Amino acid sequence: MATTGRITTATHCPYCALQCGMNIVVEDERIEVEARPFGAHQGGLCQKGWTAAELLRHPERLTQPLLRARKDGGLQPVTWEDAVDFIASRIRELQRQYGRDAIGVFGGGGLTNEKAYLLGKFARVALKTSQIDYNGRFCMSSAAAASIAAFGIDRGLPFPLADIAQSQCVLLVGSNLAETMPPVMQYFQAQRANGGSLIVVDPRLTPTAAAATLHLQITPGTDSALANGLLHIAVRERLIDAVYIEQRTSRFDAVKRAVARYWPARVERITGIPEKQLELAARLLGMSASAMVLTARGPEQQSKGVENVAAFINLALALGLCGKPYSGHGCLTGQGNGQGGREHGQKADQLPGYRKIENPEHRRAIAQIWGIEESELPGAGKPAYEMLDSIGQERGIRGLLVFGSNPVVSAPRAAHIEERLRRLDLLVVSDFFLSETAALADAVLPSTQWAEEEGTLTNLEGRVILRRRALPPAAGARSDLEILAALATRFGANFQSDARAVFAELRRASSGGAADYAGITYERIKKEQGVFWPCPSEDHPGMPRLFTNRFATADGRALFQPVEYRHAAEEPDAEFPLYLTTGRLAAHYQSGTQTRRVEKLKNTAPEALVEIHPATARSHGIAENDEVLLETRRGSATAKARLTTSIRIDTIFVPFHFAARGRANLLTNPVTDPVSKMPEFKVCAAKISKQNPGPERAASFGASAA
Ligand SMILES: Nc1nc2c(c(=O)[nH]1)N[C@H]1C(S)=C(S)[C@@H](COP(=O)(O)OP(=O)(O)OC[C@H]3O[C@@H](n4cnc5c(=O)[nH]c(N)nc54)[C@H](O)[C@@H]3O)O[C@H]1N2
Ligand SMILES: Nc1nc2c(c(=O)[nH]1)N[C@H]1C(S)=C(S)[C@@H](COP(=O)(O)OP(=O)(O)OC[C@H]3O[C@@H](n4cnc5c(=O)[nH]c(N)nc54)[C@H](O)[C@@H]3O)O[C@H]1N2
Ligand code: SF4
Ligand SMILES: [Mo]
Repeated sequence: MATTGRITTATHCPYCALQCGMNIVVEDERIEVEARPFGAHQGGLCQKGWTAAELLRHPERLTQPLLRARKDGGLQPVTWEDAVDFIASRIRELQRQYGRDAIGVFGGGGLTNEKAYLLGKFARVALKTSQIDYNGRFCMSSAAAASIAAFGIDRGLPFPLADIAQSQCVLLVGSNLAETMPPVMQYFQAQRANGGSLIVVDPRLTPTAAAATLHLQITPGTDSALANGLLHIAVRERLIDAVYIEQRTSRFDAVKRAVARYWPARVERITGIPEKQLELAARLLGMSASAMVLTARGPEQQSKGVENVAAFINLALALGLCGKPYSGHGCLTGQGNGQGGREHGQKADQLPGYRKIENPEHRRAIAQIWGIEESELPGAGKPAYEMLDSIGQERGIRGLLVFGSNPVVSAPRAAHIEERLRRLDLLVVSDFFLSETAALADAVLPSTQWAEEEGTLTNLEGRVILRRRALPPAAGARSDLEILAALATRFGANFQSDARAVFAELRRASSGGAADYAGITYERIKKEQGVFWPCPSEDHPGMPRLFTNRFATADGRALFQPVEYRHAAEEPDAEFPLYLTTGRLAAHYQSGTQTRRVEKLKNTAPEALVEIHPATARSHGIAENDEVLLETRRGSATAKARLTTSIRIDTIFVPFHFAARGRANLLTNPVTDPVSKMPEFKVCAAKISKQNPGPERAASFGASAA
């Protein structure tokens, strides 16, 4: 790399939705990371952010396109020209033979706004397929559906994160921020110092729960019963805000009737949370001058994720919180561009600007921007799991292009999905490493990494930020925008490949939509520490806080959604007696393609583990560090026992970051929420046993004994 002197570029972390400010410092061959204060964020990174730059020049980085000419052959390096030709001709063949919908596109919430926008346009305009969806379906779709139903809009947090510090009480449901977004804890520390209280709902005593005033150690899958129970107490103790309910909401009566049956003793039976704690939580929330209810993947990744979120929104609305200072309801978005990634059209049912693909007016607006007839625009495709599961089925997809996801590790019932992917006539993966999914591909396209390209992302607050290019791309790699533009040409479509030009088009396409970016420019973002959408014009300040006067519904009122608690799709029984829940470790990111390649992170968390309560472990004859066989109705996996009293006796926890036999998703239940199509990653029934050493290990034990 030919750089002279020391060049510092202000940018952001490549990983989660917090999008911490970061400086990349390039000096000769060295690339270093500095924490950079941004917005209200004092500056500070987690271990993943600190080590992110190590991957930029990692030896396993892909630098040449790879093709597998025969299904039983290996991947061979080829030129970009040959790779693009091969992919285009295979797609054409499959579409000719099986129809346009034979090709699917799978995106990711880590992609920039520009990439997410262009990917949606690529599917619909270049490939003319309806089959596009993305990994946000596994992440934020329940939160999105519940928020839209209640508030008419889905912006994860309708207020800046820094408001947490001023809030008198925060109810944090199924979120382990101390490990998933560690720098956020600065706001909770400030909140504590200001006399505020924090209530954490989690089946585990996580580091986040340990920092709380009150920990409600809930039985997995019972969140809606908890929310209804808290509202029941609030009604009984007259903690609800009758004036607010009257002036700003509709349909409270239906919810009031529904929660009447959730008296504390019954809720204690369902959730395992003692009545006294339920009452304390309701009073802390209801008697505080300001309060927030925040949900994350715990309640959302369930086959009733939408109902769970709706039930917590009901609670926040009944207490009169939404739109009030330092108060409200929010969902904590997860991926780097989890928010923007669900606004600009990589979701099956969606068009840019958070428009609906089934709405004729929305279709006309976008068709006009794209220079096509409305009738040429495909309709809604299948949601993520259904699309992947359709492979090899009648009218299922035959070819798949993946940008920014690793479903072999991250999709539920992973062995089944892996088997499906192997059956594809064409699998194309764009990635900078040979992920477990890329390893199955017929064509692998080496893409540039975050610090080598420019683009905007929308963080969990709805703040649009700009990642800047800090160094030249690794030799041989191309940006996803260039890849999409090159492929589009082969289908007679002419796409921009420069991020700024794509953003200019995205601004026009989003104009008038719910997520309106029309007034946002790269220059403004730099000057103003990001701009909050909606921002309809360049002289509009953007909106850090929503709902202060009205909700985004037709009549401006928020809509209560009555919810009845129902069981998880699969509850423990005699054969599979334990709850299995899954989630994250501080050291790894998602499917681990990136963080499993960082030495320091790998050493911190080298392999799959399972958290088990010591009493449960003892009754199964399992000791610390034993190899444990985990089994569910989907299959089996293995992990090292980690004994801890921080987990419920009836529950085990497995992080989903590991590959091969350590995949948590070999176990998970792919049943989805009927509305959001979000899989039930957080609850299923499992059994455990001490893994007997395999023949090889038994032999080596024998040898060492001899
Ligand atoms: N270190 C790290 N940070 C990340 C990520 C990562 O992979 N690694 N990923 C990013 C992304 S994409 C996301 S979506 C976020 C996710 O961030 P979080 O939502 O904080 O992460 P999870 O660990 O999936 O789940 C949170 C908690 O839900 C609890 N839980 C399990 N079952 C239930 C239940 O039935 N009810 C309730 N109330 N809680 C339950 C789990 O014990 C867990 O502690 O993190 C982001 N940040
Ligand atoms: N059991 C269980 N499973 C889960 C979850 C859980 O809690 N439990 N959580 C779910 C959630 S919330 C999420 S978000 C998903 C995430 O799971 P995945 O969708 O698999 O997400 P990542 O691991 O981030 O995959 C991103 C892949 O794309 C590559 N990549 C990153 N950025 C780019 C880019 O800009 N361009 C290209 N071309 N490639 C890029 C990375 O190297 C990596 O291989 O997992 C879901 N799966
Ligand atoms: S908290 Fe998220 S954005 Fe911040 S450094 Fe860690 S991974 Fe990066
Ligand atoms: Mo996520």
